[in-house]
Amino acid sequence: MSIQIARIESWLVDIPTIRPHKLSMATMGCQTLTIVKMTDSDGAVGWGEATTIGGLSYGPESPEGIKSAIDTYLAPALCGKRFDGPASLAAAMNLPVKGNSFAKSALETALLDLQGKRLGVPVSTLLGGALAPSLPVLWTLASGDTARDIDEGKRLLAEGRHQAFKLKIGAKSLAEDLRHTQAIKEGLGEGVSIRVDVNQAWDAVTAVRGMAALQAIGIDLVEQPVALWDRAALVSLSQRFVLPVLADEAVADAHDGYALAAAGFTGAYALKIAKAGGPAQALKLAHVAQAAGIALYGGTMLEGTLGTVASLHAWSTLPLGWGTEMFGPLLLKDDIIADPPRFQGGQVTLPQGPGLGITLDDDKFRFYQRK
Ligand code: MUC
Ligand code: MG
Repeated sequence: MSIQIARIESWLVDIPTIRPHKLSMATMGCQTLTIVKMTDSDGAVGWGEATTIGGLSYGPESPEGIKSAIDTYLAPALCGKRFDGPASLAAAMNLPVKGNSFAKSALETALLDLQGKRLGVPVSTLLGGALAPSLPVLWTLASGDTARDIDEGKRLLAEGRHQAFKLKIGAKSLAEDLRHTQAIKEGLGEGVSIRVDVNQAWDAVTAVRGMAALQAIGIDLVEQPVALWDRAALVSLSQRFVLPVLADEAVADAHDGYALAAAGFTGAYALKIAKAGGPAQALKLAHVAQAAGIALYGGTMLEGTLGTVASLHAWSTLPLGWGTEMFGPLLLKDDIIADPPRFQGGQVTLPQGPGLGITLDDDKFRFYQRK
């Protein structure tokens, strides 16, 4: 269905986290959502969202930069033009604006929401159709304190909300990280899947030592152990150990996915709508991975409910060997969405309504907007 974009508006929304969230390169106490509203020439509206992690510490786009790229360059390139879907939208964005995939992801999401609402179908239908009504979702234990992480994990297991956990390591020495990981693995017990994310913190030698020790402890998956640029080390680790490697920062889009697979990588790719430039673009990476026999994982940039649901619509169309980590909304103290999806039994439910299938809470949206 052809949509003529009339107006694009954006806001920064700051929501505190429920506890400090510690990664190897930043500690988060607040998440900033860049929210986009796209209005078409008939007055219909679609919403999109972009987030990053820890200002400029995760990647080259900051929340303020994302808003500026949208307002200054992308919105003028799109307003007044007609689009039949993500393909023509991407072409119109990629000619005048290089990179800036986080900003583009928010806009692609808004177009999909708008188009889905106008056609009366969920975004998952526009993207190929959902395989299941809910998706597996893990939780990240990253308070920075081992005992607190164990308590948190035990509580979530008892509540039945999650059955798998990811730990954030890499900020401390290898010996300290291994003690922390082993204590949590033993504390949560047999049958609970524990994975770790190093967020690029190790050099190649530390990674070999770390992988060997983590394999002995019984960890299930090691995410991005080495620097984004060190493709050779990532490939060699994936071939050397039985413990699988999950590539995150090293694979943003389909081109990265192809290059890493062609270099001999075995393991899994973390898909993120922000890295690829939107839900439809992330699916291109997924399809390259599938063609290369690489497993899939639904990744998060710690999005709020809008970005999380946009991702879920895309991930729902895929067989996900490693499930998802789409828990972002649960890390935030509050929500600007009135009807967020349910998290229960280690699963999150995919909204069924037209478009993204969620509704903004106008009061909360106004309350958390950066003035
Ligand atoms: C990342 O690098 O995977 C995902 C979960 C989480 O806690 O942080 C993110 C970022
Ligand atoms: Mg990661």
